[in-house]
Amino acid sequence: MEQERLHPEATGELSNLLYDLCLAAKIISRQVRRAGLTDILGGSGTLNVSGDLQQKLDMFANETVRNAVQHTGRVCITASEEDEGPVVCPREEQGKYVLLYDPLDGSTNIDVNVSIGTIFSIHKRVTSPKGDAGLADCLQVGRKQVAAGYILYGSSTMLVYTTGQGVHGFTLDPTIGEFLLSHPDIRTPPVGKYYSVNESNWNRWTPGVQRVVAAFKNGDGRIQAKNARYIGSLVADFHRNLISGGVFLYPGDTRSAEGKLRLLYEAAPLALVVEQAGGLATDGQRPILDLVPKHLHQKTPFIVGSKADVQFAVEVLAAERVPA
Ligand code: AFP
Repeated sequence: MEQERLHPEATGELSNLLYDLCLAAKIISRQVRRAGLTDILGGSGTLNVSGDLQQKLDMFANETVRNAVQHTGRVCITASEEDEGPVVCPREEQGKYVLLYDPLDGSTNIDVNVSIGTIFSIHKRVTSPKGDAGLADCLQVGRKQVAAGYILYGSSTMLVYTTGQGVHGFTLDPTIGEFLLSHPDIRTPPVGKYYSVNESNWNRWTPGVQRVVAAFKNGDGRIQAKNARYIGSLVADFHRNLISGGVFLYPGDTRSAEGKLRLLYEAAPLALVVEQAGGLATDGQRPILDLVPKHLHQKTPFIVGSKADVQFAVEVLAAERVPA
């Protein structure tokens, strides 16, 4: 609301949309906290479009987010990592915003009580309001996001978001059911102390990626050796590195040239957050925020975190590409 006042033209709809997402986050958070007590743990037995086993909580979170925004008149279309195609809001209720989200990222960690998260990305509608919203509204370049962020269901539940004016973190106080501003204006350290990567993929990486990871691990004159931290839950890995400084990598490999992470639901929103906090995000060559999506579930190599570390990775990978 404070930031809304900086924009006299603002109608308050974006603030209200963020508030809708807070409501969804509280409901999901409650369910995640009770996950070990209820029948909700474990796989549902069905696969999502990317071939991952869908978890029951995934589907619950997917519907909770959609239900929280679909009939408000603020959103025209939603697209989720868990759905095959976009879901258009009822014609008479289509508003001016587009919501892309990963309802429960890191969901294979649910059964073992490890932090998971919801990631969201908000764009303005680009199709004419005279017709139905469509795919063109979802396939927008990351730089055009008007807001992005995540909710981390960790030792506490946190909302971290940006509307392009810095990054702010709010912690859910469960006794009053409200998110309270706990981390105003988050700045990520320029050099990280952690590197986060699934090193079991080492033999599938290009020599360039191996060189980057080896340098983070052992130091190489230009950068100091870092400590390793990898949870396997993107929001949790990202959040730790954002606060403490670090670099997260999910590069392409021989199994998947584009890596594992999705551009629209994971990489682009976290790229906006990290850039607003003073860090960088790249696919190894181009800033993530400049990538033009071609399809909804597109994947991208992802290197994100402290500025000096991401720049270092980009330089090493560029040198690797120069023909001998
Ligand atoms: P799940 O949702 O299947 O647990 O995948 C989580 C994730 O998309 C992301 O949160 C992690 O950073 C990444 O995958 C971990 O992938 P690896 O298991 O290949 O390291």
